[in-house]
Amino acid sequence: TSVTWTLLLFVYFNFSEENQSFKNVPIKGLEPQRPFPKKFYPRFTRGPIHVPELQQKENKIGNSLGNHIQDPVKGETEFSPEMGMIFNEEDQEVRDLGYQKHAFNMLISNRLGYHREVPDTRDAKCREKSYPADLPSASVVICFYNEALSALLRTVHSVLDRTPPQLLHEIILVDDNSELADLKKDLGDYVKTQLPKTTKLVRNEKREGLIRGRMIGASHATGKVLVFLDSHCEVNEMWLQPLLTPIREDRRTVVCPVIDIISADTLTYSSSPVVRGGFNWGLHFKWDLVPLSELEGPEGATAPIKSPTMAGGLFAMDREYFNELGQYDSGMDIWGGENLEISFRIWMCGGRLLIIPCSRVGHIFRKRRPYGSPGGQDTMAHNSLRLAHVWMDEYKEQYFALRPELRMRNYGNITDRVELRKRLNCKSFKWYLDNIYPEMQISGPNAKAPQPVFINRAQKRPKIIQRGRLYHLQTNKCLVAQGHPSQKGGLVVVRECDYNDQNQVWIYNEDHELILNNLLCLDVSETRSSDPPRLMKCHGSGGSQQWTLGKNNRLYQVSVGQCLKVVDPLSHKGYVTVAICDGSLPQQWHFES
Ligand code: UD2
Ligand code: MN
Repeated sequence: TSVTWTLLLFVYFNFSEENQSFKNVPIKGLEPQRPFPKKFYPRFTRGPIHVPELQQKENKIGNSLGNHIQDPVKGETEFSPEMGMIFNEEDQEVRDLGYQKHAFNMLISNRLGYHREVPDTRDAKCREKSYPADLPSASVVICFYNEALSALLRTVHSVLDRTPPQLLHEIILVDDNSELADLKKDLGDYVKTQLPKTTKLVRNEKREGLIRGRMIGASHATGKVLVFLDSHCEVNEMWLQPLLTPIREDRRTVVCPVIDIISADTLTYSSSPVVRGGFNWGLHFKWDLVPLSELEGPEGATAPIKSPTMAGGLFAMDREYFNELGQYDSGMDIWGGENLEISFRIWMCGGRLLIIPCSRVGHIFRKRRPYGSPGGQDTMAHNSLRLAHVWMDEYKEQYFALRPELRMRNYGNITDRVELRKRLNCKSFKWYLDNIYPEMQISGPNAKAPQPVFINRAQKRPKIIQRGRLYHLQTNKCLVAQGHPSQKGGLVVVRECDYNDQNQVWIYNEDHELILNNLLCLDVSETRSSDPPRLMKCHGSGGSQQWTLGKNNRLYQVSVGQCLKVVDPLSHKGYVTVAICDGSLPQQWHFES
């Protein structure tokens, strides 16, 4: 009966320019240059998040992108909003290229370097836990395609820096035939000269996709346990021991850490509430709140939680069990679906899948996937079809009801996988639904998938900090819409101030958004930082709509790292744009309440 809510990614920031300090362990070689005074680097305050409290908070809702979660806890991390400040054309190129190729802020990623501290987001009680001394050792497998070198190496170093050496058997990097030449060369050199011998680099001769890529990585592994990570993660304190412990107790247990959020726009690391994996009949993964019954018990918020599915990227599993259970479906291509396939298989064939609240790993959640498949196919549909035909019995009709066009689509040969299911003596999909995911709504064949509910602005309502006019000091004019303020995509210009005109009134809120006439947000282009800002629907996820009022009266745009300025103060056209912050008059603004 209860609707399962999916949750909306929304990162709250806490700005502070003072007292920034940053611990960095410099290493020789390819450490990125940092043209920056130390104070621009983030400092994290440590503070536990209280899980039961979070669970009871008003449900926050899902978005299209992996339905990741919102952390409603403020003050977890502090960072400098000006971390992504652009000083010259080169910075601008790095930033724009980063967004194009990786869909995150590579300028900030490079400036962070390969080592950084992250906030300890575990529940305080996790710190009191102790783990057996004789844990099995792990092979960490990281498969990547065209990853930003700094993000990949930060992933690797976070593992090296925060894993006890005796538990880290090796790290296996699988280059899925990346096309970025500098990545290939620099990474090869770096692995050879800067990393321990136990870090190995395997290169695929052709693009295989992450599914076969991980299988290749696993085939090179010799540790007792396999740990898979995406190539843009940062592991947290004591991340591995809590994952290995349940596997040591029962080798048919597969475990996932809680996936913390690293913002794609600011690289800020913040805590995720403990949620578990579900899915909808469109075969999209989603997050569900954990039923309170699962959270009760002597261990409370630190106890492992049964999860019907996994997100896919981050999990640990006994290596021999991975092989016994059929690895992955090698007929699946590039991206998508493998996470539900392995989840169903684990549960239906005698294993179990747990989320471990005391293990935390951050992951950069991006707004879009920056790569396609080589032939441009929709691999998610292909992969989902395969898993539906192998694992879902009569319930595949639920999927076809939503995707009738796929009913006749060719999905290749699945004989091996059907045989695997027989050989492993796996239970029915009905058993899975009844016992593992009873919350799933089963309705007539024509039923619609439970739609993710979007929080709209009226529901969310970030607190207003200021309301008034944006006054340009040099021209004595005010920032207004060039056309009508309700027109999406419209430009802004400076015009004569009219203090009776609602269309000149801006709201500045705690999310650092600038909203004109309570309608649209001032927004900048993600991939072209030289484009003028426009009025867009408020998306509530910071980045391109995040502005700060800083020193020298500047109006700073957090994701493009530049300041708002009037292009030609003498022209009556009043055009504005963003440009390198230089403190000059055309860049000076007053927010007048
Ligand atoms: C999520 C998972 C991801 C995977 C995917 C479904 C998390 C945090 N992430 O999407 O691991 O399960 O859902 O398939 O749970 N890659 C390759 N070759 C390719 C494409 C990707 O090696 O052809 C690598 C890529 O560099 C990355 C990993 O595979 O390291 C996952 O790809 P992603 O980050 O684009 O997927 P994500 O996080 O959107
Ligand atoms: Mn990823």
